[in-house]
Amino acid sequence: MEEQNGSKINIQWFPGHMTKAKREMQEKLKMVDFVIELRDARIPNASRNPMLDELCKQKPRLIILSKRDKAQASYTKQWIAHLSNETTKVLALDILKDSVTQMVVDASQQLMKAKIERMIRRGIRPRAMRAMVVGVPNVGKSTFINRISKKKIATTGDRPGVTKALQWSRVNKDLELLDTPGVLWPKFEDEQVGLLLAVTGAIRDEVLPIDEIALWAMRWLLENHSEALTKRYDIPLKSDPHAMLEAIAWKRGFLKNGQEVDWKRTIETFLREIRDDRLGSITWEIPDENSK
Ligand SMILES: Nc1nc2c(ncn2[C@@H]2O[C@H](COP(=O)(O)OP(=O)(O)OP(=O)(O)O)[C@@H](O)[C@H]2O)c(=O)[nH]1
Ligand SMILES: [Mg+2]
Repeated sequence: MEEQNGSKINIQWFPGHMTKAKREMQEKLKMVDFVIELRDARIPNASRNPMLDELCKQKPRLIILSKRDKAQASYTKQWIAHLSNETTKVLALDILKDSVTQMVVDASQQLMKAKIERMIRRGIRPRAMRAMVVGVPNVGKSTFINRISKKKIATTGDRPGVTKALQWSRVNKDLELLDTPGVLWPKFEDEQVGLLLAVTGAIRDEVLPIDEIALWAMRWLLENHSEALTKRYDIPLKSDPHAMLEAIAWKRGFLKNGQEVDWKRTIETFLREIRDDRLGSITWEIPDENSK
């Protein structure tokens, strides 16, 4: 395995279906009252899409920090306080287990309270609220829509790029949601944003330099969560990330001909275990003033 010292890791993924999705989202935006933006609770800053921010900036927003079960609760709490304001409400959810419908219908009603009251004052019978569900690939948009609608309308899968077209679904008489394909943006200004999206599974491995991603992730874990590495892999810690991956390969027997490290298998397994939180719940970003 080649190690690239200090050079930039080049990550970019903006396929044609995302360009098309962006255009369609722009068209549909005038039909919706607010936007539900899903961000990954492990990376609430890196999973914020600046292109969608720009597109949706006129609309009230409900931010859902998804996969809260994979993040550290104390940091999630800090993120909720950090991101909330008058026009933005924030909820953290384990979409697979929490009472999603109740929590989201309540939050949506609070967010739309003034508008609903205005309609009632003018004698207009309030119609169902409509929201567009947006977010980076694999963050849980379709799973969220299925859970909240209590129907399996949208196709889901643990890989980025599952949803390819926009689709409406009705939650109840008060709420209708529009599922959208996960979109990224044409250029990551900050290298770390691309790396974090890659580590957590928002970018297809086929377009990634996965050995560099794995080395970067190992280096970060050595600095920030060495206890999780010891616990999971039961090997002596080494400061060199390459040597750590090698030690894991020997420990697990990921070898070719019994004597040479099988790098592909080692790296794929390591990344899969991070994504499946086999090293425990880990938040990869903490809030600061640059991350709104
Ligand atoms: N642990 C955990 N897994 C979740 C949560 N929400 C979604 N998932 C999983 O995340 C994976 C991706 O879910 P999808 O709903 O297909 O994601 P998406 O945002 O629609 O993805 P694209 O359509 O590719 O943009 C699935 O394997 C879900 O089961 C959550 O809160 N916790
Ligand atoms: Mg989807």
